[in-house]
Amino acid sequence: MRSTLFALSVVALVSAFEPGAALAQTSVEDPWVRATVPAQQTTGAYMKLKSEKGAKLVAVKTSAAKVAEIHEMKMKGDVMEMHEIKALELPAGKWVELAPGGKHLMLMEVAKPLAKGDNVRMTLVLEDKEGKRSELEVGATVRGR
Ligand SMILES: [Cu+2]
Repeated sequence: MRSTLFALSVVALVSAFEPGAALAQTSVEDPWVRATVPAQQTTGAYMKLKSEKGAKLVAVKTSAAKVAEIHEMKMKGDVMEMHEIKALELPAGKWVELAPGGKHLMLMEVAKPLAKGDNVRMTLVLEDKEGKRSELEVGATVRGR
């Protein structure tokens, strides 16, 4: 059994599980994607995540972009740079925020322009402490710049 739920802009409590796997209960709040202009190839996706038992976000998939990565921002001298990270830690019971200027999901090679009000489906791949993976479907709303 796999239970999925599309989180719009409301708080959603989602259980993503597989038979025999420890329940990895993860909540998603306020998922959104920044709108793009024509010819713009990249954009960011943002949300708040909370895992009840602790987990890692290890991958993101979406049909809206060819490549989706987990990024963090770091200062290099006076310049803010972003880098891909292998996993985003979700400590048990704590909200982790993906937000502009901080950690974010990077969508690259965007298939078509994303307009305000569009819905972008994303699959978050979560890994629990035992290394079991589960997938969480998220529907993110596209917002203006
Ligand atoms: Cu980025």
